[in-house]
Amino acid sequence: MGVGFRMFIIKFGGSVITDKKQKYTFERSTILRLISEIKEAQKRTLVVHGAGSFGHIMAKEYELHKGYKNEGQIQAAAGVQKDVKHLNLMVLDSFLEIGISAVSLAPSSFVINENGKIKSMDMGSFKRYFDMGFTPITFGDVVLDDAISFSICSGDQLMLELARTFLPEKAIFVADIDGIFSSAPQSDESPKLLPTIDEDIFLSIKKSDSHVDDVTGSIYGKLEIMFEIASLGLETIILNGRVENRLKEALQGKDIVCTKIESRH
Ligand code: IP8
Repeated sequence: MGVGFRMFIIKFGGSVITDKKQKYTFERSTILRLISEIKEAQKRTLVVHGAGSFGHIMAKEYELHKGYKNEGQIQAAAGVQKDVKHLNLMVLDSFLEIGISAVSLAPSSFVINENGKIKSMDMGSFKRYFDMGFTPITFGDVVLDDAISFSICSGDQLMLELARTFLPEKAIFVADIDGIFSSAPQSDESPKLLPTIDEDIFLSIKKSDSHVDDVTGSIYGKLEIMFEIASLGLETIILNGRVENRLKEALQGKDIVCTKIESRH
């Protein structure tokens, strides 16, 4: 692999770096703080970010996750690709401003999907840039799809592929909540944060909630991917990026408020 030591892979969820309900709202101060925490922790990372309001709103409107159905989608797909690149450029700028030499790798040029799942992904550039000391950054995108012409490549799927290749010390999902709750925080008066979640607990929560939020699935779809990462024997956590120092302390190996994903496989 060429990577001499283990690094961390981090996903900044779209709900942390944008306001998901309002188009094109970049949470600049939050991302700058999170990047400063990476810098202070002095750890090497590979970073993925979600699309938030730069991708999901239009992707949902034009059903881009379902692949090619009509010509009107072509302009929408081009528009979403442009919008997520725009978001990525702002994330990249933030890294450079904090003093981390990030390079951006757009999935539209190195990922091929099949029925909305990654079929192939060229890891060569990630390895080479990382080995030279850069911090590669990638993001949820619209990509070519061998079965349905084009589809969405989610940041979570990118995390899984990166985890398989780089076997990081930890896979960290930075969200806007403390972790996974015993029931959805909005619908329960006293939801409890689960310090750990295994497949059994996951299935019981999933059964009692049918909420689906965006084109890449509900939190449950994301959790399934997290379980896949955990099943590689990798520490996988979801933490609240809106709370100062949680990310830094997770990188430093401290005990923090979060949910740890535990797979028995
Ligand atoms: O925000 C979705 O990626 P995610 C990408 O990581 C698009 O689920 C283009 C909606």
